[in-house]
Amino acid sequence: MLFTCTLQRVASIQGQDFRHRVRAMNEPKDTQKPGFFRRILGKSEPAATVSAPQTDAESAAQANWWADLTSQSEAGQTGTQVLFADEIQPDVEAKSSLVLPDVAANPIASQFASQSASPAEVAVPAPKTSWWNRLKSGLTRTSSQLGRGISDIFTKRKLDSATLEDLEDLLIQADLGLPMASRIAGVVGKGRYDKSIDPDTVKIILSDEIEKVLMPVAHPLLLSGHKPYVILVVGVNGSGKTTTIGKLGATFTGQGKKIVLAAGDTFRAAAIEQLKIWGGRIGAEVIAREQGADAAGLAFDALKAAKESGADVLLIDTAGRLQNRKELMDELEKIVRVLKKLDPEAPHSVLLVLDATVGQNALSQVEIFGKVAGVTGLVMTKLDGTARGGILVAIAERFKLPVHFIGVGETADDLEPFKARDFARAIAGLEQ
Ligand SMILES: Nc1nc2c(ncn2[C@@H]2O[C@H](COP(=O)(O)OP(=O)(O)OP(=O)(O)O)[C@@H](O)[C@H]2O)c(=O)[nH]1
Ligand SMILES: [Mg+2]
Repeated sequence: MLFTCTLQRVASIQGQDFRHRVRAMNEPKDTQKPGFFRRILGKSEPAATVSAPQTDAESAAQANWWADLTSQSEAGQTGTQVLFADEIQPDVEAKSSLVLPDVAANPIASQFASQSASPAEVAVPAPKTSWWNRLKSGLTRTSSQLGRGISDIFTKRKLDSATLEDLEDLLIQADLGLPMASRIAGVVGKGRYDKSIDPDTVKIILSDEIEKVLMPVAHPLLLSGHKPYVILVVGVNGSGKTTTIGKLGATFTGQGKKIVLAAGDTFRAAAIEQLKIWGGRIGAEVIAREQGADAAGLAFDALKAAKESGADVLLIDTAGRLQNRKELMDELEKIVRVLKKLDPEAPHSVLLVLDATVGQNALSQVEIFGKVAGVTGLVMTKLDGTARGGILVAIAERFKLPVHFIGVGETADDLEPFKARDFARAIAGLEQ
């Protein structure tokens, strides 16, 4: 436990000089002392990259998968299947082995499941609770841990280097990253040494500083200038790619757009089925091939079909891949290359779906997927499943990539365009 925590801190420790500088500006020299993690790690500990562990079985499965893909691709295997919305029989009960949200509990999903509507007929009903309430409750784990920590640190205590040290540690634990944690501690401490500070004031400072970092990256995804607008969705295994495609598709069909989904995760039969079910729910065509088919070839066929059918948006699902598996990352490059044969500007967006629960590993995912797949924007999912939602702030600060959407649950209405102020206030436990 301590070891895991320490690794996370090591991964966070970049710009230690900065941390020193901020503190030096705010306190007398003789009060400076090394923080807990500095004390156990030593002063010049290098930053570490923490990679998601991969079992031998996973490695073998991925290697086999790649071998299968290559041989089928070389053999010129074809057989693309185009499924139109009214041909897809959503049978959620029969697919209970698939990882899908509870349709009965979701008004949008159940509406889609009970009808085979054309995109124009599908209207997205108003969600039961407001987005702000869902965002706030989704981020509860992060905000309550921060809120409790801030109260513990600042209630009935005067501000000194020890309280600021504790605040920094708390913010690092929420995965905000060391530069951000140091900066917030610096702002809190400025001019307040030996005075008491109300925990709510600390939360307001926290929210304001987070908002400053997030504001420049909060960009809506504009589906303009291309028809179809091609969105390639990438990410590691299980980050929420297929679910996000379903949610995005629901949003776009709700706006009256014609959507085509491409089942580019040809690795698992269940993944193809999962996308077909989403297609049935949202009234979208699904372009699919048999399991093990060449993903780049499938993407090519899907773009061709989307063009021919006059679709507004093509959403391409891909198999999850660990960012340190070169051969799998090469396959993503191939998909991009092949799409450009039909539209030199495609894909028009490459969305990296990040699972907030993986913490610091998300930083390495952004770095490597960014280089290989030319990521243009981010979607962060599962913010409801972690107390370390601050990772989004650390990513924004380091990469400055647009954040388009965030997900706080498994149902179609649990995804929304990213808004800096709302996120900052929710994470700090403040009202809108
Ligand atoms: N709590 C929560 N669960 C989510 C969210 N987004 C997705 N999930 C769940 O995460 C699990 C994995 O989602 P998928 O969409 O299958 O992930 P994927 O990236 O397509 O997975 P692979 O295709 O295996 O790489 C499913 O159980 C989803 O319902 C979210 O925002 N919050
Ligand atoms: Mg998937």
